Amino acid sequence: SLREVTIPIAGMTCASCAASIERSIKKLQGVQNVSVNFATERATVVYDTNQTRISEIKQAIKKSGYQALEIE
Ligand code: 9UX
Repeated sequence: SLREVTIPIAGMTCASCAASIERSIKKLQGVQNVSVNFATERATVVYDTNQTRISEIKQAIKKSGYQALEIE
């Protein structure tokens, strides 16, 4: 089923950082929509829980060079 999650991100310095993270998350299987907001320092992701998991989304953020923080 589809789930929406909001993940806080640290380390973004400009809006292009956000665009770069969006591209990396979009590549994951089962991701339906992703929006990374530079101003609020958050990624909002809609994904199919049968195809990916939050840990993989966080890994994509880390591999892009940013920190995925704990979901509040
Ligand atoms: Mo902007 Mo982010 O020039 O790594 S893309 S700082």
